[in-house]
Amino acid sequence: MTATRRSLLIGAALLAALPAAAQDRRAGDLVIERPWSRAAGANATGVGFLTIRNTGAAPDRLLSASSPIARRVELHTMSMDGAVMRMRPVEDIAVPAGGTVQLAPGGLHIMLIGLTQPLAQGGRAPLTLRFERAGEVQVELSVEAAGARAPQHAH
Ligand SMILES: [Cu+2]
Repeated sequence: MTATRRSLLIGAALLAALPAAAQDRRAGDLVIERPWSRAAGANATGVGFLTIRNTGAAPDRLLSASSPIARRVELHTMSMDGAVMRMRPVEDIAVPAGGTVQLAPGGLHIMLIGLTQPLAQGGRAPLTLRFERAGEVQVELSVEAAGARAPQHAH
């Protein structure tokens, strides 16, 4: 292997090894951690998961979200209705002072309705979150496999 090729490989390895923290986004008292999504086709419905950590002394609320690649974005929750898992829109998502809220499979999530382009595994999808106190926060969802239960880097 040539030295050039070796350094290219090392460079690629370093890029791949960038910590998940590189995608974390701080906005005021909030830290948005590990935003991720699942692969989905155009016109399908995509999903967004992330963790919101409030390091401040005042509560905040996620009011809405939007994305240039979805016709509409909704905040959803999932709950058992008898033996059936159902999801429904929620008005907002409270983030208590000093608290952490997880948007994760089986619970709260962000729904990207009417994707205008496919979400390809390994790609990124832009998402804007609107908080009552922290204001607008831009994040990028890292797109995992279609059936992923958790982001790969969390394994
Ligand atoms: Cu949903």
